[in-house]
Amino acid sequence: MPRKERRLKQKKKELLEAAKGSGSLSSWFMTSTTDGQRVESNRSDVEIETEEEEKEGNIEAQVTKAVQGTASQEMEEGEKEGNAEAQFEENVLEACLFLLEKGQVAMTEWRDPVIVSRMVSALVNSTDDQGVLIGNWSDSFEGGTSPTAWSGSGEILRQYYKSSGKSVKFAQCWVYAGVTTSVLRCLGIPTRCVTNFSSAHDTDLSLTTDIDLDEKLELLKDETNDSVWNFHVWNESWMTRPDLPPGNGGWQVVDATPQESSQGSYRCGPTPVSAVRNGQVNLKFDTPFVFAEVNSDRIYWQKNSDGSVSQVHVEKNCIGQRISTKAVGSDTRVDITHLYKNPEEEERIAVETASRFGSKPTLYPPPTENDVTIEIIMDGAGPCIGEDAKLSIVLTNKSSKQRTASLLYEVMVMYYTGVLKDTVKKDWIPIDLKFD
Ligand SMILES: [Ca+2]
Ligand SMILES: [Ca+2]
Repeated sequence: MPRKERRLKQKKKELLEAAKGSGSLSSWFMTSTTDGQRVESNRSDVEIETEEEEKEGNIEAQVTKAVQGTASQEMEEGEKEGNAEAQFEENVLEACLFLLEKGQVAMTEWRDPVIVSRMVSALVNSTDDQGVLIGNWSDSFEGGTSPTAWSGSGEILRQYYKSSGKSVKFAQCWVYAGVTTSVLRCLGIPTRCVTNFSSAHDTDLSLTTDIDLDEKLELLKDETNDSVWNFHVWNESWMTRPDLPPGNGGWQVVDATPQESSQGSYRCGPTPVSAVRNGQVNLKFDTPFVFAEVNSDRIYWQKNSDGSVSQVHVEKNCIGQRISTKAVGSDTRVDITHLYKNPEEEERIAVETASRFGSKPTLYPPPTENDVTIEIIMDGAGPCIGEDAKLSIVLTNKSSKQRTASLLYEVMVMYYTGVLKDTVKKDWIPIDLKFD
């Protein structure tokens, strides 16, 4: 047996024995994660102690839960029982070690949660590398299991391991996130599932969610590549970031759903949540992408026939709502939006800081005055299957003059991934708006 293989076998044996003794490999990465607290030296002991418990809880927890639905709907309606936590189940540790080997990460780097979590975010999806799960966002799940039907990560990891690495069918974001939670917890890295409502997908690194309209304000479907998902589920893992300036240790976004490739393969993170909050999108990894998911402005662009482009409308607060995780020790939803976004004024500074690193750096401040506001109000909890949806569009003139406006509206059917299907109703109404 070659020397490398012998060393690998020995290491696996040690790890499996360690796991049998402690129930998990939580001590494996503990040295590096505990150091993470020291980096954040400006915080109180109480805060550190609470986080210490939270971190421990996010290794040992038996159950994980991903919240789904829409930002405006009651959580109980949209919630889905997540994967029963699998890190202690039979063959799951073996499957995780199999993944580490498959990722071809040098054994000396197995102690580095930055490298391991980045590798796991690539290997949990099948794209590029025949990783654990094949994504399927269609209506047909023939030949596999529907993403909504799984009840645990253990079943998925065992199937993958026992077939020597045949990708398992099928996943969407919450399945990828559930399996990532199990794998990283099993390897001793504190990890939790996080749901972001109205989650943007910025395809051109502009750090804005862009909607392209023609001269008549009709949607240019072929040119509008950015989209907004009703919800998206990713992970956060706790670790130090000795590779970054102080203050960026702690929770890091790790996302295994294949959306955009990063340095040549479909993976995302670890991205410091603190860097996202401050708009420091120059800090690695994939901070511009995560920033746009939670904090991009939605900008409507009008493309004129002479080639000029102008901003017609900007929505500053629609992307990134009710960012949620499950409490340690109970099923309560914990709102962690404040970890991703500063209070209003500082948040604007973060958005403008981030945009300077984007592909449209001269975007701010927006050129036009905005004294007519538009608000869309849904009746009750929003649309329900089989019932009429009622909504009002309220225009308010905040200027001191009468304004003439054209209201163009279009109601469309949309998948939760932001993909548009059909137009339900569309109209263009001229309106005179008096001032108060
Ligand atoms: Ca992959
Ligand atoms: Ca964009």
